[in-house]
Amino acid sequence: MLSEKVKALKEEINKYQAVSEEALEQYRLRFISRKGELTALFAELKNVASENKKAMGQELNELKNLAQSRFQELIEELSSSKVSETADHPDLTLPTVSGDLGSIHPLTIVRARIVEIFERMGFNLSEGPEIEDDFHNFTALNFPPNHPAREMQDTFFIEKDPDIALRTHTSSVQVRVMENQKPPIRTLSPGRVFRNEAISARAHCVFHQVEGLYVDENVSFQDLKQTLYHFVKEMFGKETKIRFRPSYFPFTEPSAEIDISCQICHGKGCNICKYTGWVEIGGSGMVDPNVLENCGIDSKKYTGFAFGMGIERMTMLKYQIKDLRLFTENDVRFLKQFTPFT
Ligand code: 2NM
Repeated sequence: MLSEKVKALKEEINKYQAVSEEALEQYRLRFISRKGELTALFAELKNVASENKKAMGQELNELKNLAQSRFQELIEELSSSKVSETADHPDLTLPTVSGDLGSIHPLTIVRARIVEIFERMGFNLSEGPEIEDDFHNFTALNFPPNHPAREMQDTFFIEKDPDIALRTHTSSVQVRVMENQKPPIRTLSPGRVFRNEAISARAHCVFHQVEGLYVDENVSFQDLKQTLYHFVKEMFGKETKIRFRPSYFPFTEPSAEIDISCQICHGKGCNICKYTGWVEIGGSGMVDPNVLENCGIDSKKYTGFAFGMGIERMTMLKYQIKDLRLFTENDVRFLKQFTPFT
């Protein structure tokens, strides 16, 4: 009688399938729990004839062990069946596995900071075409017809059309702004420019410039100096000194190179600044009245200042990067090192 019950339960335990958490719990209540069927069977042992008691007890113990090991199996089966379930129906409550994060290109970081500083001073942003005509890139900017920059060695011309070239500076954008807008004009033109140069650690045929232009009544060289003075302090820190060195550009008169105190040696002299304590970041000047007139602006009523600076140059100084080619190689070991600054 008891022996038959044991046999029946043994069969049931072996066939049991835990198709769900509920089924597993049902199994536990029936075969593992103290209030379950096995405990009831052990209670029946006292009614068994004494000569059979030992054998029966052994059978019951085996059944108990089977119930327990089957329980472990069922737990494992249920959890592995969940895995195949997630393959078809992903578990949307699981935490995500985060991928490799990208980083911001150092030139992008520096350009964004430049833009931010000039926007706070009331400059807007302007853009224009990278493929330009002779008028916007040279003629309007007061370049004489035989100027060396107009030569093939310096400028990329479009084949068979000497009127069309890749812009050599973003001043061409500012010519377009002056043609289309009335003063007051305060505009900043960051962008790619192209020069026919051999690629090296210090030169590239494609690089980035940011040019600024301010045209209004009574704009003076003092305004130019004070604007760039503020920019340099914001960009490179309060301790940084600025120096204007007389120079020449076709589109400005007077003209000045912009130097800042060396970021590496702080003016003491090192190989970055060639032991002068100063490094050049760009050029500037008062817009030549001819340029204003070429763009339809009355040079008797209005004056303006303009400047142009190299974004690569400033990025190299900011992060102490020694080779220009690193910017275009896209080696992630290089690119991952940069974080924005303020
Ligand atoms: C420079 C240096 C000096 C400049 C001039 C102009 C324009 F369009 F107003 F004439 N834009 N940028 C300028 C002046 C650029 O780059 C070294």
